[in-house]
Amino acid sequence: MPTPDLLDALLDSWDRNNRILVNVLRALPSGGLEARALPGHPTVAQLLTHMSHVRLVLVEENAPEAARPVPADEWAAETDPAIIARGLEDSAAAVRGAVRGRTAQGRMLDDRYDHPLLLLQHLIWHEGYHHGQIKLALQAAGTPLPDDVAGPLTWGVWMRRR
Ligand code: NI
Repeated sequence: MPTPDLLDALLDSWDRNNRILVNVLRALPSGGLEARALPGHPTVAQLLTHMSHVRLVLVEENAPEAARPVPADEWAAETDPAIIARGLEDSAAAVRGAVRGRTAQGRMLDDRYDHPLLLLQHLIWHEGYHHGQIKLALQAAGTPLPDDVAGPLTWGVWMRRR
């Protein structure tokens, strides 16, 4: 049965969103981190580090009690997938803590958004946008993630029942 606790369900959706990104990172073909959709566009590595960075900045500005250190470089061309994965996990936990804390306390965020949950919704939208760019970059580089590989790691995480 669906849980009546909407906060838990929303935080679960956030966890799934992050799991998808880490899944894609782990499934990248050789050289995938350096792929870009067009000359001058960010690489896959930079898109992933950017997403972590944006999360951490928004938490710092909006719920400093949940903040974690923000890396100096927003678009780091990190070459170690383990470091990128750790950044995603760490920043996802920061967002989770910020949104859970403020929602449970019935407190607005400090800087933006009409409700703490909008931080989650905004980030899921932002990250779906960049996820599409990652898929496009891999295609442009001639190393696409085939649908039969990507599907269960991405759409399936939303739709599959436990
Ligand atoms: Ni962005």
